[in-house]
Amino acid sequence: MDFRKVLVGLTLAIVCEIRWSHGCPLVSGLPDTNCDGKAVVTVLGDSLVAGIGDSVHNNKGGYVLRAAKHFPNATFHNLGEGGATATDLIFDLERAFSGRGHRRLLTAVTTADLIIVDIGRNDQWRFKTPLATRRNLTRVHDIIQSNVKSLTGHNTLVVTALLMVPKRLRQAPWIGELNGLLRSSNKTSAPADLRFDTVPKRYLSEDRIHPTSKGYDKLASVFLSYLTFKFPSHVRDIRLDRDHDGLYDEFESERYGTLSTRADTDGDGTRDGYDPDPLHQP
Ligand SMILES: [Ca+2]
Ligand SMILES: [Ca+2]
Ligand SMILES: [Ca+2]
Repeated sequence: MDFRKVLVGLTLAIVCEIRWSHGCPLVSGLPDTNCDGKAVVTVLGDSLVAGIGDSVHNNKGGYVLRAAKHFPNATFHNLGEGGATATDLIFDLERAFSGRGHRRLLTAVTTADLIIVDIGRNDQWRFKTPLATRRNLTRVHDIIQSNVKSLTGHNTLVVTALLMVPKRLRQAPWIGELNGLLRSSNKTSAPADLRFDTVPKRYLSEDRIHPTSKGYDKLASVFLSYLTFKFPSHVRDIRLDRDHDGLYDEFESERYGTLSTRADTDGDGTRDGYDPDPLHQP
């Protein structure tokens, strides 16, 4: 057996899989999950999303701003709100989807290619149990999924973040328990694998809950890694391109009139996703 040929073949197979696995061209290096030619990432959460404690950005940057700088042609919506709980987010989402205000929230979730939910730590002060908060986070996921599906016709990708653990006496074990529940509920259709809980407590400020600027650097590093590796991987799970022609299955017949089971629908030698007129031969 010629191992060099086997190695070249395997490498080509891997490269082709990466090249053809996305149904729409990447935008600014990020998957365009809804195929609208834009990359939009929306982060919903509380003061750690807003960037409280981030002295170098006047408490308004945090990990979202830091990550966004790496994707200049993408849009990042930071919808972090100090003190917000999972219950508050449910309330805001229900109002937004029923047309009772929160227009920015509505736009941010209906246009997003990826939605991150990083919230729950404030629930401890409202005497919620970790299990009740985990249920509310599941509800957040379901409300977004069902409403975006009914408004756009397509499933979206909603990821629940595991929370950075504070140093506070009662809150730390409470969040540890919540993170454990979130980890055990992680699944393909509802990922809970964005691991902000891996950032060490030494990066917390004196208030023992908000990160320092260096702490936000660390959170941004976790987020960047997620955007680069896990996000594309999850998109491959929810957006099949079975004929590897560069168009997602669910957009083929509906949006382009092409077949999701034939890479070159008009038989002119050019794959549908790269054919300027995929239904007619030149
Ligand atoms: Ca998009
Ligand atoms: Ca396809
Ligand atoms: Ca063709």
